[in-house]
Amino acid sequence: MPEPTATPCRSCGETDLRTFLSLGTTPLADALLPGVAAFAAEPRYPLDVAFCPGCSLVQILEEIPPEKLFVENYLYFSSFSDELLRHNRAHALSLVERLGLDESSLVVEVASNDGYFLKNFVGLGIPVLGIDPAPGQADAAERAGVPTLREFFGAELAARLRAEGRQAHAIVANNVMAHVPDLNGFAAGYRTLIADGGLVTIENPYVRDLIDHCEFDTIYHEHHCYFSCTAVDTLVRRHGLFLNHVEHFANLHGGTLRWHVGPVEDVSEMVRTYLRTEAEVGVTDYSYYADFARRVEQIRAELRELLHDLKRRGATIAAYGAAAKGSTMVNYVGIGTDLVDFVVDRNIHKHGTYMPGMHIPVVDPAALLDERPDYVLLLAWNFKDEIMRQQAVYHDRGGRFIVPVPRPEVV
Ligand code: DWN
Repeated sequence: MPEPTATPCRSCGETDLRTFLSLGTTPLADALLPGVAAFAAEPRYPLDVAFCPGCSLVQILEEIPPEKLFVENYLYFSSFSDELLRHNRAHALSLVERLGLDESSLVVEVASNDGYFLKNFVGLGIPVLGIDPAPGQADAAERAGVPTLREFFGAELAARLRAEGRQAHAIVANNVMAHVPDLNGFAAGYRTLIADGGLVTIENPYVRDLIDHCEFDTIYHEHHCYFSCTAVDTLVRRHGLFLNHVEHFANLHGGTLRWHVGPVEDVSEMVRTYLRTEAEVGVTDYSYYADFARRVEQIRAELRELLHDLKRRGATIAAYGAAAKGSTMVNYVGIGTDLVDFVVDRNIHKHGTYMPGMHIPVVDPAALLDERPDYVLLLAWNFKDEIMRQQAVYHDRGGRFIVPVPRPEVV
């Protein structure tokens, strides 16, 4: 059992956090570099992951100022995945139905990005408010008709909105609660802003999927926390909210849970089952995480050997997805331009940049048919089906994909 750390738990304040994985010192995963001149000054930070025995929250120990992560040169736009757009349109329509949303309602999204989600309500005449500090994304959202506050959400902003007489009938927080250092301020903000009878839905990757499928590359500095139902239940109850329902999306981002939270206690059997199962399988005990590092090192060894073997045999290799998870993958495994010639990505804002740390150039997906590499390492493996459908011509012409997790395989 490792020594306890001095860092207090972001949820319960426990100081006996137990580290179970160290990914070394890594660059910021979404900080794609604009050019070669930026390589030398690229900062790197420790990336260590720990378990809290007090509330079972898994979290990294380092804390990077959110402005560095999500404002300066933040290039992630949600609308470059058709699958993600479909998933969120379905969610929007289900909220309209379930909550009876209309022109007298208000839907607030925290980390509203480019309006990918809230635009579904705009089309229905339902008032919305986006909250996102990233300027490029907020500009795009406003072009889509989504009014956006260019701020970070938290207890202070929630109190200000409430004082202005604004209460939300629905608050949606997709892939953001894992990103905030002040977790309690965030949860308190939900409580302040949500109307009586309102619903908060929170989506984040599920820590069980991360551990069970060895999705270590979803660990990076943007993701301060990795949630279980146990950890979310403890967090929200501290702020007068209740975890009433949960949905699992096994194929979204490697396995995502959508937690349904509200100011009135109405806990479903599904939540009780999740809480019971997490205790049974050990999500609430350090031992469940103890062998994760060994499994991660095994993937690193297998993937390195596969790539070097292919290069020794004269193969050419590219990669798909200049994703944040891709940065963790290439930096932890040691995949540079000695192995991978370029990374393709549909996000036009990423073209002409270089991957953090390993400085692999990012180009348009058309390069796959122009250059016809023998293999393509799927750094955005979480969108494998969508990408392979999209790149069917490359595959039909003999191109092969390498899927790195849960175990490296060629498809
Ligand atoms: O939490 C986060 C997740 C949800 O999104 C953020 N902190 C940052 C980001 O993480 P990521 O970059 O690992 O997410 P994605 O969405 O898995 O990245 C996929 C990358 O692949 C994007 O750059 C877009 C690109 N892509 C593509 O080129 N062609 C995606 C699809 C679906 C495609 O068809």
